Amino acid sequence: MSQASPKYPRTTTNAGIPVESDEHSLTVGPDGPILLHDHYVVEKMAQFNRERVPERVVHAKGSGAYGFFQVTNDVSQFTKADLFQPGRRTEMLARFSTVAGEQGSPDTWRDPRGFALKFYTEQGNYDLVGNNTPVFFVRDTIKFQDFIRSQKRRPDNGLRDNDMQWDFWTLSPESAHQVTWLMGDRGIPKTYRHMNGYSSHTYMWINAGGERFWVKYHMKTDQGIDFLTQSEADELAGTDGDLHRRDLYDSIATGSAPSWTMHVQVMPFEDAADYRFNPFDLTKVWPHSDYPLIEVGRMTLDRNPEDYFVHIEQAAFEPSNMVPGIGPSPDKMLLGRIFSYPDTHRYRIGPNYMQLPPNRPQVQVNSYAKDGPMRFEPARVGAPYAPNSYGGPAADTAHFGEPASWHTAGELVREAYAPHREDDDFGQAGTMVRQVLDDAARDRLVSNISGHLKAGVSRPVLDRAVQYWRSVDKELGDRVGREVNGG
Ligand code: HDE
Repeated sequence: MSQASPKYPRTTTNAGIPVESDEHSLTVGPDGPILLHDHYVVEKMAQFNRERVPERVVHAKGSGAYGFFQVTNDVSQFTKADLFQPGRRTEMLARFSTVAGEQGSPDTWRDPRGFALKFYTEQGNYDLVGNNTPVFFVRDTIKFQDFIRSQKRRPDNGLRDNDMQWDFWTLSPESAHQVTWLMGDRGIPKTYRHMNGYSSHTYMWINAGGERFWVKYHMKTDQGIDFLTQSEADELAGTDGDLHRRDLYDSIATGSAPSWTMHVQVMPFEDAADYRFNPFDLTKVWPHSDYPLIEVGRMTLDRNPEDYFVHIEQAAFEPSNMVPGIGPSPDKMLLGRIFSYPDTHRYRIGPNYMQLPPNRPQVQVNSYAKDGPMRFEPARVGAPYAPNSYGGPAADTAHFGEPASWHTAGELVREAYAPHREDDDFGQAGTMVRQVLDDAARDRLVSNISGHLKAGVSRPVLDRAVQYWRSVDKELGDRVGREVNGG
């Protein structure tokens, strides 16, 4: 017989009714069958069978925390966004993740890291859903699903396969810049605290006078950049697969709240047309010598979620959440993502995901959305249609009527971006190898690339891979060639 413990609150059913036992089902005599009308045991079994929501199709393994963003500089000449006005402090949520691994995969696999931020602003949620790299593997949304398939598991044997990865990359030379980041030290951060975050995309900022700018965000870690070597990471994958999750949680729990300083690069609107690189191409950076970093503020993560599933697994980030003063750019990846994220949330969590604690805005929601599974917020509308004569709500077009916009005209085509003066697939990757990396980092790059290629990549993909690296940098490619061909 179980003992009631005065130490603990009493167990109840989901309906709040005191339960008769934590340990024994209702049976016909001690050895007899379990009874179907033991509602509590049925509730336990049924609930258990429904504990999971589908894991994220990418970025499944992640960790997150709450915190705040404090503006430290005056950037109001570039944006009217409430959260970036001088002195403003905004509550926020961050989630960091690996990309290709499943929920149970090790934190130390080589992969870009997700860097997703949600700001609970006075004008609704603003989500900045970036990575720890400023560029990406492809530049058109239509190739993203193929890229991810090449990184995930094969349909026949359920294994990941380096041959697939290099096959896709070498047939998609626009990947070269990001693969250089991936195969370098940034491909395995020491912890989530030791990496930067980037918007990667270009966004639009609009100031109070209606002037438009193009911006890229950089979140620089205040803990300093640090990385794991391939062999350290391989060992940790076997001994402490949850290292990065533990590190983030423990740092916050023990009072060492990590922080990042936000900077932006700002490009005057008119510069975009003939900047030397297409400023909207996600495989390119803007050299800081062209557009220097301007400090905006600091994000500090100081509060662990009280329940991982509720706050982190159900967190729904979406680049479509942009507040007044911030808008999209013509980046073909960003425009695709604006559709994709709310779509995945409706499938993965359910159409009323915005009502859940991590996603709920901290301002009153007056939307005309209605009903649907698990809806619990009453609609704050006078009548369920707009316009109505029974109290609205009504769009405030006088203050918020201007969309973030740019001029565009042309035939409907399926074509690559029109090239700018210095646009090519390999140039910025080569500059990084020659001018940003030192000798030791270049050595590790050669060793990481050739180690990866030697693990299951066959001809002709292997030959194409050597050529790919020669196109990035002749000497680097020759060294990789010697390593993989044993020359
Ligand atoms: Fe994502 N991505 N992505 N992505 N992404 C998702 O959304 C997608 C891209 C990024 O911590 C999914 O909720 C498309 C770039 C992060 O919850 C999905 C394209 C960048 C996270 C999705 C991209 C990212 C995701 C999977 C090509 C960096 C995790 C589950 C146009 C700038 C957010 C989900 C979190 C997650 C789609 C490319 C970052 C399927 C279609 C580029 C950090 O909707």
